[in-house]
Amino acid sequence: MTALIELQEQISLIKTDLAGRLPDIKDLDALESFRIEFLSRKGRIGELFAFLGRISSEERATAGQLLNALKQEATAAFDARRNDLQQGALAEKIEREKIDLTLPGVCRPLGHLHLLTQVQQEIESIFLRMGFDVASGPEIEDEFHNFEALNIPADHPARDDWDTFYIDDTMLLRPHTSPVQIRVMEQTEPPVRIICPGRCYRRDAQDATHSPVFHQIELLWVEEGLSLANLKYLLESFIHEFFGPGYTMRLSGDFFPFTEPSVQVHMRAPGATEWLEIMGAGMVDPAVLTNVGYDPEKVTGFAFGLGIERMAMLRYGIDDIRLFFGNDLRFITQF
Ligand code: FA5
Repeated sequence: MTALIELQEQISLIKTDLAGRLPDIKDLDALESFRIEFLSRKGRIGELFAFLGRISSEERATAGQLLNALKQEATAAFDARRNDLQQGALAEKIEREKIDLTLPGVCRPLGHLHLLTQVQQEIESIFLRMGFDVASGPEIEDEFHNFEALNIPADHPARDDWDTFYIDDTMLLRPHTSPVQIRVMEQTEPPVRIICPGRCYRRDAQDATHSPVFHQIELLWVEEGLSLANLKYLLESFIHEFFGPGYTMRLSGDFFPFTEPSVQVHMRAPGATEWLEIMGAGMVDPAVLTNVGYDPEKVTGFAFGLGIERMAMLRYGIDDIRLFFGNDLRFITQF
């Protein structure tokens, strides 16, 4: 057998092998190994070029043509298969990721501000319009700002009034927002006109009107010439604006170590017989003004601390404070 005939047989074997195995190749990695087996320099087709050395010079041109044709044919077959595999993978991906635009969308309900936040913001906006600034202070407070500076010395029985959560010997969770009064006055010269909304903590037993965590808004106004009459007028304007007509306010005498005189403010909803205490208030005690370096002979002031939960309860007819913290959507979504 001449070398040319042998070469033709080899070529035909390779073609059969290629045609038989190529359709079974299912992924691009396998195809690449297969291509290397046939088409790399040392691959099965590459090796056939060695025949050229053994073939007579008359037949060498024919042999060369046959080999080049085989190489082209094989390359074209690999390219075609690669193309098929890539198209197939793409089609499969498209099929897998197909979105049915006719399906109804997934509806994510939008939340809204909690009723307590709404009420707090509304009260803030009323006082901002009256010319007050909003101040804030720490929820973890020291005894000095929470008690001493507010005229409540260590052995004062009033400290029992605030059954307080202590963090350690000197730090505590503030039971009221009044320490913010001190923090603001320490840093500001009169006149001072601020409100301070914030969270408070007390060891109060939980019931329909008490929660161990609740919210207050503190108000403080210090200036020359303020009297209890100004406080009463401010309260009436605020109550009227917040509740609208029909609500009744009642002031009664009370005691706070940091105000003198002190009052308790109760409110009654239209048609109701029960009064609900909403805030404590009073004229800032001269001792407190002196503690922060103010001259009580020159300036006077008044302050109050109101419970935000109680305001919301009165306005919306909510009879249990625990509803605010239960996170029951049937309650929350009503507001
Ligand atoms: C005080 O906390 C004083 N710091 C208020 C004050 C400020 C007086 C400035 C004078 C000058 P009292 O303990 O009364 O006072 O609380 C004020 C309001 O906070 C109450 O009227 C009530 O509305 C609310 N409150 C108090 N404790 C609770 C509680 N456990 N749960 C819900 N609300 C409460």
